Amino acid sequence: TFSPIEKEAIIGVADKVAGHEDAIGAEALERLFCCFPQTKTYFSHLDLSHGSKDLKRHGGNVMRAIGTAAHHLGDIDHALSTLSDLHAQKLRVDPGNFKMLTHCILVTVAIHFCEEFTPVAHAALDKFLCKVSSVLVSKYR
Ligand code: ZNH
Repeated sequence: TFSPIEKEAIIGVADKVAGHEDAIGAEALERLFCCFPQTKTYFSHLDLSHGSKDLKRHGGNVMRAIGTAAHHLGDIDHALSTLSDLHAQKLRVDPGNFKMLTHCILVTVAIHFCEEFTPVAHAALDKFLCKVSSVLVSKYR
């Protein structure tokens, strides 16, 4: 569960990202593929070159899903249920990759919204992204 202070920090940053999901998501992915090249293997069917439509589309999808979760903090499991099925049954991404992606999302958000990214917001967002990741891998077996 999230405290009122954590909720405010998470929703505050999500509202900053809103409207810029494609750009923020694409940058997070670019950082992921640059820092952790092995993660590219999941996306061999996409164009991962700088500024590509695929990067913006997939990055936007990821950030919009995170935005949905931010507005359903009391029930993230339910809000991401379909996506959780997809990751467990079809995508089968190694769970270790979630830490790398969420790290890159944190870095990207920190750079773009540095005023909102206080130590308290940092901790709250880290906790929130861990929760999102755990929901997405919760149906693996
Ligand atoms: Zn994921 C997909 C989200 C992580 C890989 N994803 C996806 C989508 C979304 C997401 C929204 C879309 C779906 C549909 O279409 O329906 N993810 C997400 C999130 C997260 C994730 C939120 C965390 C935070 N993923 C992940 C990781 C990986 C992945 C870590 C690896 C590395 N995904 C993926 C893939 C896909 C997806 C491969 C498919 C893509 C295409 O387009 O094809």
